[in-house]
Amino acid sequence: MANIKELSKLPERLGPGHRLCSGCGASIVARQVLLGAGNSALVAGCATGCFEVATTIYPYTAWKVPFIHNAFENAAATMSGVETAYRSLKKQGKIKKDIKFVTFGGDGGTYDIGLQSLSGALERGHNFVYVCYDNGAYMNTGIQRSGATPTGASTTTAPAGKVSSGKPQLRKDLTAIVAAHRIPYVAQCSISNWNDLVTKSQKAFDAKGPAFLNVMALCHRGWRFPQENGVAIAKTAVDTCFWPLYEIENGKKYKINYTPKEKKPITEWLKLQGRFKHLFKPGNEEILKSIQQDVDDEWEYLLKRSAL
Ligand SMILES: Cc1ncc(C[n+]2csc(CCOP(=O)(O)OP(=O)(O)O)c2C)c(N)n1
Ligand code: SF4
Repeated sequence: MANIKELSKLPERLGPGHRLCSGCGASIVARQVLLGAGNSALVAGCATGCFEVATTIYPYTAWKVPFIHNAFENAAATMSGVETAYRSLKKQGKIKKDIKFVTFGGDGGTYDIGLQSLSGALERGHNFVYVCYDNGAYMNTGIQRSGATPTGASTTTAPAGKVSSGKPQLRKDLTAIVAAHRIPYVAQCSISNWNDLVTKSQKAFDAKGPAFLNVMALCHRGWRFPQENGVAIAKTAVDTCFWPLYEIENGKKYKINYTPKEKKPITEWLKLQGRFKHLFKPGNEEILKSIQQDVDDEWEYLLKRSAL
């Protein structure tokens, strides 16, 4: 378990002065994850998205570790190359120290556009940590729906109105897709449970091979809530079991890390966000019901998997 006193002594790898919106979940995700790397030498990278764009506005950077830019679709491929070069140089005796590698991507860059390069990197077994900060839409370009957007959310490409009630499809279960690569470590985390997140990040950095963290990140622009409410909303996602906290070792061993004392109804989470406002108007009761059913089914499935 992470000890807050020890964590407070660790270096900040992401400095202040970046240009993310105040209250943006992405920087909170990154700071908690980076604490998990302890004092290790680190190389970081990012898929294009709010996090990359806002932390590296030329000629400035908020990064206090070596950082590599790349395109939207190939963040994992880039880090594969860097990690391979490192292994070669180490073998040749040209690098002595141990270095860890981490890549961040939004859900657009991970669930959708970068999925092929992530899958390849996981299959080849590169020793790096991939972190998806999942804010459930392509936020940087104006809140377009992604494979991670929850059912019923209103986005600019799935707008709620007279003919639509927001995104009709279910969201992809990326955590399960990644686990199916049978890599050493996969976990789902939330900034509201920082101790769990930092502990999982430590495990990810210590894994021998690829590790993946799927972390719920908040975007008050796209989710439509007052910016100061982010962490409370993340907590409600966990307490409604919309975003369960669990980990998977080697693609098989599932472990739930947090079981709410009382599982809250999904409406508790939905009603906090403007992107779901239309669902509470008369006529949308069935959609709310089916969202609840899906959350319940997924939670039951997870309970069964973790009992195996
Ligand atoms: C191949 C490619 N297509 C489109 C873009 C334009 N683009 C830049 S950021 C972005 C959205 C990123 O969304 P996400 O990965 O979810 O990160 P977020 O902005 O939400 O942090 C898009 C579409 C691009 N940079 N490269
Ligand atoms: S638009 Fe959303 S994801 Fe992008 S910086 Fe602002 S709060 Fe963060």
